[in-house]
Amino acid sequence: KTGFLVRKVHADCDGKRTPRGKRGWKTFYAVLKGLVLYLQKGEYRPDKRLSDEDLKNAVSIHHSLAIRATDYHKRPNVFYLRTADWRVYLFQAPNAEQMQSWITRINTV
Ligand code: I3P
Repeated sequence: KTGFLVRKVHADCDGKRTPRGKRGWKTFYAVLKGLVLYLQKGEYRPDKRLSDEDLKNAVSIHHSLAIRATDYHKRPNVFYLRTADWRVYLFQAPNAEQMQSWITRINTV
């Protein structure tokens, strides 16, 4: 599955609150491949190589949980992603259908 997602980093490893200055929303082209959610910056091309930064932004979704962010009201179509090492991301999808599709795909790998 692929598509644009806007990401906010809420908690780093072990659930530690991500410090101010690193909590802003950023747009990525997301590619879910196996157990990894790749987040690419900039223009998307299928043949584009992942930069070092892209690799740093990749999220392991092994033993992760995606859930609709019903308590977050500042933006629509937002879901949480909690990883096995207790990072927490918020992702905003372009619409409700895409949001549900990402949640389902992440939770059923
Ligand atoms: C963050 C940025 C986020 C905001 C976050 C800020 O600042 O303004 O948009 O989250 O608030 O800390 P920075 O880019 O300097 O990290 P919201 O959009 O959800 O308000 P927060 O610290 O209350 O999460």
